[in-house]
Amino acid sequence: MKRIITIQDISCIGKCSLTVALPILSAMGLETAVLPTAVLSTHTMFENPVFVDLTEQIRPISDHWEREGFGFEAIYTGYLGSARQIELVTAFFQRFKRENTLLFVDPAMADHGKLYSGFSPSFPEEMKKLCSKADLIIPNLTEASLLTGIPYQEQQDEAWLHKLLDGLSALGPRFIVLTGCSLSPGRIGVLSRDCAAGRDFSYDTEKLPVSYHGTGDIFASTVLGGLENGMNLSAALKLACGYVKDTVQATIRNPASRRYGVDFETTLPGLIRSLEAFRSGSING
Ligand code: PXL
Repeated sequence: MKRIITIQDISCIGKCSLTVALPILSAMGLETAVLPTAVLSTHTMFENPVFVDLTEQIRPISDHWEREGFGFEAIYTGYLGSARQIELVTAFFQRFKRENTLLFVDPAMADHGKLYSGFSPSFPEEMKKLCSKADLIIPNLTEASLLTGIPYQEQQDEAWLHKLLDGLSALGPRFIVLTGCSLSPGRIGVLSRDCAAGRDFSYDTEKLPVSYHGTGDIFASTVLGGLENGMNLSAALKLACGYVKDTVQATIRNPASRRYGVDFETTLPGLIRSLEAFRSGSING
């Protein structure tokens, strides 16, 4: 079985980061090792969460794993809380990257035009350094704007999205996946670039009239799960768009407040059926 390591915080309540990456990747048939960077009582959209920093545990944990000779097919990073954590994760990449290890970086730090609370304005500069080491980066539009210095705009257009893609390519990753792209009314999806092949790809689905927290982490985890199951990037992106759309639809049907995340558990069986269809050859990629 393939083993992935995911490095991000664990927010005890408020479905995001490790509490979605772990179940989704496990359900997709991948052993998912975790390196929690912090424990928070909730994610930071709630007020005053309890925060236990685990930064200084990253190196001793890595030392132990190196002594045991553990290896990983992919290293997946999400929300990281400080420049120091980025430095330690960069060292982790150097230590554990083998020829075929995929370095998958979700520069989770901002949304809706703003940095998440708790980050200093200099944080995106640090995140740029991590992105430059990655094989694949998966920012949303706010993160892409912070990483490139191209001003954020609410109103999207093709020229702006391509400028973002060009700016992100300059950081040096092999693949870029830009999420939250909406070029026609009522649609939302992704724009991706394979920088080595010089190929762009776009895909969208129906845009539902709601916005929920945590969908970016669900999307990134599903893309990685698809890739590690042998899908090419386009197929993995279609799979993730479909899963997030079905999940948002299922969440709308639930009348309870969803500030703490979407009902991704209810739609996991559908994700697994799509993966099985791919494995049996009825979905290409
Ligand atoms: O979903 C990204 C995320 C992860 N972890 C924590 C967060 C957020 C977004 O707000 O606060 C702690």
